[in-house]
Parts: sequence; C-alpha cells; structure tokens
Amino acid sequence: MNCHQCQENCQSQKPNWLRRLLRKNRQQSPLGQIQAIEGNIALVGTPNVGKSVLFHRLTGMYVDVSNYPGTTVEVSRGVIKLKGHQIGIIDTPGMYSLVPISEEEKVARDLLLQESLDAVIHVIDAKNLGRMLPLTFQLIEAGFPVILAINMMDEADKLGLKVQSLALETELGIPVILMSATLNQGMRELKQTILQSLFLSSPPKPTFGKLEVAP
Ligand SMILES: Nc1nc2c(ncn2[C@@H]2O[C@H](COP(=O)(O)OP(=O)(O)O)[C@@H](O)[C@H]2O)c(=O)[nH]1
Ligand SMILES: [Mg+2]
Repeated sequence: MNCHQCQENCQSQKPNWLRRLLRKNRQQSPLGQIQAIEGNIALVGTPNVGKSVLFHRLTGMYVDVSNYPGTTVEVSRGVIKLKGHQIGIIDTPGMYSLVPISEEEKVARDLLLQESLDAVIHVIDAKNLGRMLPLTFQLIEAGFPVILAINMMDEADKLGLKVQSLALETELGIPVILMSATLNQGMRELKQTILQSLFLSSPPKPTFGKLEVAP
C-alpha cells in the first residue's frame, strides 16, 4: 500500500488534485487539521452501472472534477473518510474491457495503470452478470486487488433474480458485495470491505482444485 506514514512534509508528495481537495477540507474544518491520505481506490465498470451514484454516496460533497490531460473525458476524484482514515477515490469513465476502443476506455485503462491503487471496485449490474463478469476476470488476471460490487440488486430482486455471492466469492477469490447504491443498501458492507482490504492483512484466498495432503 502506498501509505504516507510521515507526519511532516507529507503534503509535498501528494498530486495537485489531492492538495486542492485537502485545502478545501482544511477550509471547512474548524480545527484546520489535515490527515494524510492512507490509500487510493478506483471505481471501474461499464457505463450506467451506478459508479457515479456510488462515488457521491462514498465521498459526500468534496469532489474534484477535471478533464483527463489531453482529452475531454471528465474524471472525478474525491476523498472517503472511514473510521478516522482518509482514502482517495477516483470515478473512472465507463469501460467494457482492459483493451480500450473508445477514448473513455483508454482514459479508464490509463488511470488503472498509472495510479497507485490499493483496491479497484468493479461495479456491475446485478441483472447482467454474464456480460459484466468478463471484465472482473480481466482485472483479477491483470493483478489488481479487486472488490466486486454487484449493484442494482433492487432491480434484480424485482425480476426474481438471485445472486449467489458466497459462491462467487469462493470461485473468484475476491470480496463480493451485493448492493443498491440508490437505496443506500450494502454501503456499510462495502465500506467495511474497503477498510479490510486497505488496512488489514488479506484473508487467506480460497484453494482451487484439490488440496494435496502430505503423506
Ligand atoms: N434501481 C437502481 N438504479 C441505480 C442504482 N445505482 C444507480 N442507479 C441508476 O443508474 C443510472 C446510472 O447511474 P450512474 O451512477 O450515472 O452510472 P455510471 O455510468 O456507472 O456512473 C442512474 O439513473 C442511477 O440513478 C441502483 O442500485 N438501483
Ligand atoms: Mg458515471
């Protein structure tokens, strides 16, 4: 994890967008105190799966929206405050695959490669698992620390669709959260998983195939 343990001079190591955000936070804070950012995460996924709704639910009002350098693609950045920790978060443009076709996808891919990310939250639509899980596989295979957020469970429920999150968790070897961002459902579990992924040692991964027992 890219953690700033230092108490002093830490500010100089932060990118400009983060300094601007922290300045805003300082202006809002009656004590004028700044805490160091202790990790960075990103929301990724196809368009219209609820990434931006989730981003605003997690960050609240202090967000920084800017064009990705050299493009007209907007990228939102913010800070999540969780149990005394401050975590930087990026809302990436919609992407279907790690092999980009559109400019948005290229920006999303570049952000994934260039930012030092401690967790990548892949947001997918619970009604379209088959179409969206291939990107989850790609992200896992590329070595990103993925959390799978299966959003729009309210709509899946209405259609009578069931998602076996524990089976998925075991098969994929990553945390899986069922949620509905607009209804604020699953947010507590997601926040807890973010904290665990960033600050606790990761739980043992499930074993694939047969266990070899020593004679
Ligand atoms: N029913 C339902 N709608 C949602 C949920 N999350 C997001 N939406 C809606 O899905 C649409 C796309 O959301 P948005 O956050 O813009 O998706 P993005 O393109 O991934 O950033 C919006 O109309 C949201 O209100 C959810 O959990 N349930
Ligand atoms: Mg969006």
